[in-house]
Amino acid sequence: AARVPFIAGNWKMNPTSVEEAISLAKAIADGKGSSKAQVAICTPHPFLAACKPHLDKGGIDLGAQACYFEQKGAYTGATSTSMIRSVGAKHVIVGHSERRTVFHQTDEMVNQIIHKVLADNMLPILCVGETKEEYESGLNTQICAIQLAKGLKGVSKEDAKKVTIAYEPVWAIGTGLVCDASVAQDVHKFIRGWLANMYDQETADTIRIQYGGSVTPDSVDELMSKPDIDGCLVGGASLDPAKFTRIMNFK
Ligand code: G2H
Repeated sequence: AARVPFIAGNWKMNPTSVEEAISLAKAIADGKGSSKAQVAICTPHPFLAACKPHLDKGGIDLGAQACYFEQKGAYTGATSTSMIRSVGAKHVIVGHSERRTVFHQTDEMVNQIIHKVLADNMLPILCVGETKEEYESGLNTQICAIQLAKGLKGVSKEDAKKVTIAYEPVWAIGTGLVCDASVAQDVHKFIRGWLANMYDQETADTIRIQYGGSVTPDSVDELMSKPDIDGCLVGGASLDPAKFTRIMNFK
């Protein structure tokens, strides 16, 4: 299948000022070079607008890390899809494990956000993945299947094609313990099979599946060589322009 590789950086709650965010965005834009991947950087909400022109220069898309499912109103502290779209964001990460754990986001909320993002013509990156205990109990694919079923509930085939799935085993996030590439490939293959079953093979072959969890320049090439790994969602290494440049320009 001719899926364009998709590398996304997730800065999480970094860096600490708009000046730092701009200089990081500039350095990353300079590093894109002749990367064959679509690249997006998901900044904290206050930095979206300021980073946009600098990322644009490198042909890099802007993304947000989260949003709420309501359009507007009395939701103190929340950010809508219209708001982030109006400052140039195209992608939104939905259901990252840190949102699920630290901010108590349920599968039902994840599903509502997915619907809202799609309705507002933005592109969701839906994160799924098992915890360490679930991994050790051999439940990795089962957990992914449950999170996919709940997260994509009611999403049409046409809309599903606009979704990127990010497989992020929770035990690999920010731990330096990257998932073995062949284990990740097995889970990605399972996810594609699940999508084919839920929708159809053509839809499953269109949807991109990223791997996320401690991706570095040392692990990216082997991960990207796997047939069902279409990209990476990169946290820590997206804060280091040299590392992220190498990741965007994977071999
Ligand atoms: C997983 C990933 C980015 P890191 O959360 O979404 O972060 O690469 O730091 O493990």
